[in-house]
Amino acid sequence: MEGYNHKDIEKKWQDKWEADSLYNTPDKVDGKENFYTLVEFPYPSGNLHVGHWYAFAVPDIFARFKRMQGFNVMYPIGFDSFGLPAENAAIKRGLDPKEWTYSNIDYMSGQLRSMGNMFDWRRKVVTSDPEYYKWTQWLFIELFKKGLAYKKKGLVNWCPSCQTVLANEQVIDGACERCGTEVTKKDLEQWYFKITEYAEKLLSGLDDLKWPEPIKESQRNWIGKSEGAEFTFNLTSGNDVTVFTTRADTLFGVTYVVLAPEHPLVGDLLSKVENKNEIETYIKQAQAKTEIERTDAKREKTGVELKGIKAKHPATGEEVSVWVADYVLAQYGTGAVMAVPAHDERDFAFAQKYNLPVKHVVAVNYSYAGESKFQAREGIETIERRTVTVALENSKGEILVIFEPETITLIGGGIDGEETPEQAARREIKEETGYVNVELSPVLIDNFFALGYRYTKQKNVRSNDYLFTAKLIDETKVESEADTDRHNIKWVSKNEVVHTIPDFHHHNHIWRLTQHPVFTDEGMIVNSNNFNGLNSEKAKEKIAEKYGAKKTTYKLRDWLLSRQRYWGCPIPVVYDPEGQPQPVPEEHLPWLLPTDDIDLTPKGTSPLGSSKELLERTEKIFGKGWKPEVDTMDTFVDSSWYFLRYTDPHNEKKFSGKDMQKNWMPVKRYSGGAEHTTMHLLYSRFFHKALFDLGLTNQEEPFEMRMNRGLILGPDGQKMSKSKGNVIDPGEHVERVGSDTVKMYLAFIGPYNEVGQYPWDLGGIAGVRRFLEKVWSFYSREDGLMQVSPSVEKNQETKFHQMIKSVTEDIEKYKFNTAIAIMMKFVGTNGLLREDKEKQKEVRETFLKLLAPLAPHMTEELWEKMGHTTSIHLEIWPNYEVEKLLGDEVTYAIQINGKLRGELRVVRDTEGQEVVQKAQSTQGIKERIEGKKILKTVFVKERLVNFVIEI
Ligand code: ANZ
Repeated sequence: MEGYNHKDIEKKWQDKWEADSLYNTPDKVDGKENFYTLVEFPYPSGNLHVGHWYAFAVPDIFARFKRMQGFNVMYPIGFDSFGLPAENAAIKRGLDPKEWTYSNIDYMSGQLRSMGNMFDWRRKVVTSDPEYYKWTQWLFIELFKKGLAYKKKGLVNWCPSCQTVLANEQVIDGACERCGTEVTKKDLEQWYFKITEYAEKLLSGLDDLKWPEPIKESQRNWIGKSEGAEFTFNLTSGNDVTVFTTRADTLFGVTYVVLAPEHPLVGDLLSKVENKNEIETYIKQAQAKTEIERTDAKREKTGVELKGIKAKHPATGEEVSVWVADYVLAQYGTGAVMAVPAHDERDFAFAQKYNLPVKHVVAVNYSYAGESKFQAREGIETIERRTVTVALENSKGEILVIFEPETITLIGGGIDGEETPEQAARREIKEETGYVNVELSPVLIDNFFALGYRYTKQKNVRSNDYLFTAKLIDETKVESEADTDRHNIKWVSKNEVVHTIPDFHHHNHIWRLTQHPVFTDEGMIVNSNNFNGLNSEKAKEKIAEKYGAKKTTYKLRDWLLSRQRYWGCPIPVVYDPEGQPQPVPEEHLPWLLPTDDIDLTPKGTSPLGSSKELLERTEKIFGKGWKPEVDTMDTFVDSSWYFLRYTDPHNEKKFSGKDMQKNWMPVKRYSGGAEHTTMHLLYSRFFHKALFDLGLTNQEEPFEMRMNRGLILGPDGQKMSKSKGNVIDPGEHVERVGSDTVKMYLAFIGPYNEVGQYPWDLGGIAGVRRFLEKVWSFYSREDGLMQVSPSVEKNQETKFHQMIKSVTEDIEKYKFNTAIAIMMKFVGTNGLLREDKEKQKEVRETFLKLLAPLAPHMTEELWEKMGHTTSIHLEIWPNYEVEKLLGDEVTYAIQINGKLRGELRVVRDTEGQEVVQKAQSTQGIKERIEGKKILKTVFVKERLVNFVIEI
């Protein structure tokens, strides 16, 4: 047999498969279950790159495998062909976007065919074809009629370089997803899909999906459900501000209210404040910042007070100040917050900066734990005690700690009788240190509870501590406990305090709180009138009920779909002479994209606005004074339903018949890029659910299983890019080593079921090629093996069945790499030659079938050479025999007095006696037991032999 000539073989089979329509997928086949496996369709950028190979050639393995398992498999392909690159090519190089797109589609189709995938090209969908976008428009109108597509004016993300608006999902770290330019805001009237109406369904639907947890988690985070409450604060100006909070339990801790700079009320209030200019300047500065900058926890908070206006606390009636600050976002909740600096870090940072009051309403609870001997003891009386603790600082910035025989503490003690906490604090300072001239802070926290056992009192004590800091004014001193032996005072630097006071001691925690008196955990409510003593959970409910209302908020925003670009699906809307939007009636669909008289130069307005034809068409159909919508749709609309079109690609009456969908939907496995998790993958779930509610789909969720794939890097481990000169041209490699090798190499590079980054490695590709050559050479030899012993033969058989099992399970899980590794190992150690000719035939045929999804061309050729006249891809996937999985040999552990001393491999079912004898004479055991008395021999079948000997 001649050598492995991939060029001739691959060409030959691609032509033959096509001629035989081998991969045409019927809608139904008698006796076969349908199986829909999908991969995100490509954008026709012009040339296939390695990423395309990784995306399409590797899941083809799975599709072929499922087909051999007896399913009627659909593995379709198409083009997501509207979008910016076509338009940019037109602007830069004067090309026609349509021509550019369609010649790319032609070219890429040819390249895709060279992969030899089992695509059914008859089902191809192209989103820029009028036959396709007619239905995108029709679906838009259905959603419009349902109130799910609507127009509103609002601040939108604007990319100054692409000259178009962007959806929130297309802004990555404050920059345009496509070109990286920093995104600004613009106030525009735009079309939206009401995806927020589906927030809850999109969230709960995730629970039953068999998707990998990280993908579900990022969708959950993106939807960002928050359960909380709204409260309304009346302003002295006569207006109201409603705030959203997740911590209704902290209502009594509110010390000021903040509005986002873009909050609509700010504009109204400008005429009523004393510092209009200051506020206007601030708003301008805030708008220039990105959301990331504004919410960065480390950035210094800024804001301005609305001078002359106060807000009335809904529960206490107390007046608090009102601020505008950019750490509050217009887009979230109500765009306004009630600030609780005692229990929220952002509010605390802001309050520190602008000297605003801090009021604690959630008590801090500290219980001594088991490791310390101070843990509260059961069955002993617990006494309550009011106490003070003071962190005293000297002029060098050091803190005073007290060394007692048992422990090390800050200054502190009980509050006596009628004393106020301040008086108690001053008295304790004096008694314990002798210092009399100190400047005492206000109470920092008035409800720090510590529960522990006190040796001095032989009781459990629950102290309610008041926390202070104090500064030494001078060194004047009176006689004090510090002069006794029991008490030693010492000044330590601030950094040292946490290491000096033992960390189990509650003063260690108090120290940290004095430096940063923010307590963000939930706990027992204090300083809150009737609600004192409730836990946070209960208080949230009661306080919301009494002063506000419960409210659930989502981070998800409505999907902004209009684009001021040309090469997209026209929004099928016209405006009547009153300016009201009206859907284009179905008989005028597709509402064609004008192709002749368009000025594409970016001006920040829609190019369709320059089309005379479009305006004339509108006037002709609807009458004088009617105007066309000139925005086009976000291309994510096109891709939100393409998978439904594949099930019924040529239907001229419907976007996709429900009966046809029934054949295929839901998609059994969907692979795509990880970057689409919160865009395409969420949008298409929304679409599908909305269509379900419109009675247009059969079930709510479109994708039963989703797998995200990773990236192939350049040989230098960097992301491939022209500027780095590390771009791999797959065509070159296909030419050199063949499509089968390239495909198998990509499958071998790492687990496809995990998102990873894999560098392209020439050594790796050579290894795969060598493997295929080796397989080829085995099939060109006829000779049987030398005579082998029955146990070797049995062993080969076991390995063979184990391989079938592993390859089957691994391909099912998208672990193509381990499937390939097992096959390589099998060929390397067991070969494909057998003594018995019949057996050899069986082994060879089965092996070829296992390899067929991975190397479809080569296996087809070898299959033919073995004398078969039908395609190997029509064969049934091999089964393994369970009985044969267990090897003929077993390994015994040999122990002496329970310690592992050796191993023994014997034929399974060897008699116990014989095993023991063999174990005894094994090297390493023999020497150890020679001359010793064996007291007992333990034998556990197929596991171990243990000799108990005298020592
Ligand atoms: C008072 C409060 C007290 C809050 C407290 C927190 C802790 P999540 O969990 O992400 O939903 N917030 C509300 N709207 C905001 C906006 N537009 N911009 C910035 N922050 C906003 O966050 C909800 C919390 O974030 C709300 O609860 C509010 O602060 C703040 F001890 O209200 B909270």
